[in-house]
Amino acid sequence: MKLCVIALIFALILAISSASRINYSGNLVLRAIPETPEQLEFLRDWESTSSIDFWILPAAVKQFADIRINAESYAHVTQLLAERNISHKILIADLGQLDKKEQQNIALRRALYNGNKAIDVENYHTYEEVMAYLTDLANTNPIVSLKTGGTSEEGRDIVQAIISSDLSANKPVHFFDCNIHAREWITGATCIWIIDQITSGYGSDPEITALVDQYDWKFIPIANPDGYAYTWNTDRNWRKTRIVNNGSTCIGVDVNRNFLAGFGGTGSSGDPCSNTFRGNVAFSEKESSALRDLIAADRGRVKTAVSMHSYSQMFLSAYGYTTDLPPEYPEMFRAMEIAVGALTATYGTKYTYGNTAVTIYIASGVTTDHYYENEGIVHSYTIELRDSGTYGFQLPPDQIVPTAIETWNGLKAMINAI
Ligand code: 0X9
Ligand code: ZN
Repeated sequence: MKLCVIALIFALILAISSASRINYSGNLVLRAIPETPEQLEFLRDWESTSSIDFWILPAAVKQFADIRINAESYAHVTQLLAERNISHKILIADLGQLDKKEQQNIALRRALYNGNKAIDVENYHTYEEVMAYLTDLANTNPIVSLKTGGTSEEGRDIVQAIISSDLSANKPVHFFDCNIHAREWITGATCIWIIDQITSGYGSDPEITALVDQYDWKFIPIANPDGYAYTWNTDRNWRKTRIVNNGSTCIGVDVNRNFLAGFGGTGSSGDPCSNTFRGNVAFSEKESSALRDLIAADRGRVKTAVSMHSYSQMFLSAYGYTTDLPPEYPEMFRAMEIAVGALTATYGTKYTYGNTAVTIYIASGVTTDHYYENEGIVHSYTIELRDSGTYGFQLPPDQIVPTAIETWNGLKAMINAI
């Protein structure tokens, strides 16, 4: 039996780490801190005009930016930083190790799982596995149905899981998009855990039962399916979609810059090679169009719209594209304060919160601004989940449950207070 489990683990590790996967061994993540507006400007320009992989985008003076580089460019990059007197430290010394450990953790959990669900909601899963789980849930649980909001560039379904005890009642909706950014695996995992929590608690847990009797719950666990599949098969650090850009050898659009809210402004790039490439025109992409249509289908009923991202532990509201504050900002702030209070009360995880442009950086064409500005949803937020840089996007699976629990506690507290 023991031998069998060990053999299975090795088979799974081998299956995940197929030869075509990018090997990140020797890659580092640097944390740079701009101290002057000029230094900040330099980092921003660098990000928007190259394919350099910022894990945390340059935000403001005295706020760190995390940069992933390979071993060969270490000398060049640190020299570039030194020439501009930008201080840095090494945040992650060998990304290859983290990658390997992640695969081992996932495989080990898989081998040990003996539950009766289609997937172990305490682990990370491929696009196909998540779809199988949702299909199974919809087939076996009368309050669950699925809606396909469209297909991705490569033809994968963009699926919304709908939890409703009475669809004809047109109840207020809580809307969630997850994994718009492919590598932010904890976001999809958190949404799946919440789906599982709601669907298995309905009828037995009084708090959940009340929340389902009062509201409809809608989740898009994998909003960028092609990018997500690519992070499993080829490049664990992929962020964008997988569209082939005309006239460029660089692939992909940042879905979270392709919405019609300040589209094309600061904090988005016109360079297809940049990780924040906005695309040629708002909603040029199938993935952003699918989200636009899914949320528009519930126009007038959406009470909260939450975009799940990672990492850096922040709760963010509109606007992203301007530092102007929306007239409802005091109400948004109140809601965020309650959410973060309940989140932090769970395990002590520290979050910052406020409007996007001031709290993190100006970002144009983002979901949260579109949901607020064009759909009229006041309670529209982006949450940057765990952690603050120890693992970055490779948050170990044993943090899925605590991350999901604290986030869910924050959301419930907020929903009960608005
Ligand atoms: O830059 C982004 O798209 C988000 N950060 S991430 O590190 N996950 O890429 C932040 C976007 C914040 N904007 C809103 N949607 N409000
Ligand atoms: Zn993100």
